[in-house]
Amino acid sequence: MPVSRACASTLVDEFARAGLTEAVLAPGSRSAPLALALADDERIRLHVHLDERSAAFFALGAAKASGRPTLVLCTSGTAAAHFHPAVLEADHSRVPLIVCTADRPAELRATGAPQTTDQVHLYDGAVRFFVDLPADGDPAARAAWRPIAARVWAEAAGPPAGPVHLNVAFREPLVSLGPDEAAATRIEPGRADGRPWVVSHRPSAAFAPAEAAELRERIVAAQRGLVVAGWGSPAQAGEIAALLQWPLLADGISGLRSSAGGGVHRQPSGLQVVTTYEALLRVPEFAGRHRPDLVIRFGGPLTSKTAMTWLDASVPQILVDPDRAWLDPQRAARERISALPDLGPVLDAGHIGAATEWRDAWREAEETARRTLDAFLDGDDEPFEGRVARDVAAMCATSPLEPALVVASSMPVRDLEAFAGRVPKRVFANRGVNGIDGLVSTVLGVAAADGGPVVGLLGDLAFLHDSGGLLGAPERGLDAVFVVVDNRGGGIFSFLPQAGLPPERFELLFGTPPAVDLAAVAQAYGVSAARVERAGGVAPAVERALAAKGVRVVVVPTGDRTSNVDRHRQAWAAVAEAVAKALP
Ligand SMILES: Cc1ncc(C[n+]2csc(CCOP(=O)(O)OP(=O)(O)O)c2C)c(N)n1
Ligand SMILES: [Mg+2]
Repeated sequence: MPVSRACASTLVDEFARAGLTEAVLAPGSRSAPLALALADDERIRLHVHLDERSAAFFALGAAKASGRPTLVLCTSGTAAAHFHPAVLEADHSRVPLIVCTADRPAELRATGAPQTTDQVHLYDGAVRFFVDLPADGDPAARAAWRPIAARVWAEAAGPPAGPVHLNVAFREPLVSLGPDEAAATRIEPGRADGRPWVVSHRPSAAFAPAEAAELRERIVAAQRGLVVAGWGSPAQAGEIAALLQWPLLADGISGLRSSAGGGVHRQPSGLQVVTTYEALLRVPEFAGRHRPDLVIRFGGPLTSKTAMTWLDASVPQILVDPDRAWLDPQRAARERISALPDLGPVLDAGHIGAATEWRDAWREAEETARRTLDAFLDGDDEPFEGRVARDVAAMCATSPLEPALVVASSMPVRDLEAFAGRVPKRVFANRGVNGIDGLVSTVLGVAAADGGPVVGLLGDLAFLHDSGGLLGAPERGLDAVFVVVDNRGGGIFSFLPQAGLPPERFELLFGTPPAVDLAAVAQAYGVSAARVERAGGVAPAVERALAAKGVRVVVVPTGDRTSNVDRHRQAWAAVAEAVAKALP
């Protein structure tokens, strides 16, 4: 019996016991034992992708959406290197991935054997844990299979969650056919009660009472407190803002903007979500007069450079991250805490009072800016990228189909932050390393794990970068609508100093307009695509595409990139004018 298959089936059984439901395979020969074991396990859905880069991003999306480890498997050689971008993203954004690469056994390494390279520690420091596992039949080796699988699962699940690399060396025969096959799958027995070999409990971080009291004191003393929530914020950030009655600056991808209503963002709970800080903080008068005296920050930094520059090291800031990450590119934090603060007693301490004026100032500013931005966006039916982001997000937030939203780096994530009022609760972005790669696959992976529909908001280059992710998409039984903002190239670069270069150089090196018809690209993969020319038509087109089910593309040509910059500036100017009038 091939020991390879026994090893593979044992590992897969152990992962399934731990809770694995989604696995992604990029086919090859060396990985065959694991591929067969995954395919045979009814507890696991197996998604097959040709391209390892897409496969890994699909797994990343599935793991993001489910919050549970997802396994991605490939064969040996260059295949394993294609996983690397998604491994980096999973590391930085703390996504649980079991990255499984098949390898040659020791005697074939460094010999010029085909499809063989050094895969040991291939992803270096990007993974939480690495195992080089020879699929040997020795009894001591076999006894390690389940504990190793349990360890791999636990290290991926965290905290902090992240990628784990399991390199398994399989010796031939890799596949046995015929009557032999049943005998081949005699796996190492697991725990009799069906539980995982090792159940790993999450540690619970807690404050020492003295530290907690000190922290509360500082919070109570603050007159102008703010809560700031970036990507990866825990839901409790909203509860804490509501409890303290501090304004909450919520990035579009924080998952906390969902509590914002249309127009007035004051919730009955007292939660006051600020969605317009990008525009507001561009007004020097406003930014100067509204400096906080204490900020509690959750998750990653805000996408907005304006806001993060404003929150410089002179503003006292407390960084809260239960995963013990240290996400502070401005190096502005004065305190860092690794547990969610229990602020219940703050109210008993007779807090708030003096903060009313502060709260009201932010509420009024938010109302003014929101009204102004909305009027600006609604005043023009030319598709403007800010409006596309606002309308797509609002449609997702209000649709009875409750789609999740995945937003690409570059301008989509920025436009969502700057212009969107309502955003669905389930919003995802690859902001660990900000790549524009793997986005099509990330969207499909989210759809696979969620089961429900997903809307992706992508730039044209991000869409093209991973257009190969559409291979086989119509047959996957997923519902996903890609809204592609087509400004024919990298729109973001027109906001940067290189925009001042002579146009030819700029276009050659930065703008890079792709000479391709995006709808035709989609259609080549059997994915139907529609073009929407009017701003008011975008949300209805996406809604129709969602209702029609399956995988669909909606291309929105947004005109030239320079006018896009102008439209952004006009929006900021409109808010500046309105705020100037409203400031006392
Ligand atoms: C993998 C990767 N390669 C390159 C970049 C650099 N980059 C940032 S934005 C951008 C252009 C993106 O264009 P598009 O997706 O059309 O979005 P737009 O800027 O037009 O909104 C590029 C190439 C990156 N972030 N990630
Ligand atoms: Mg573009």
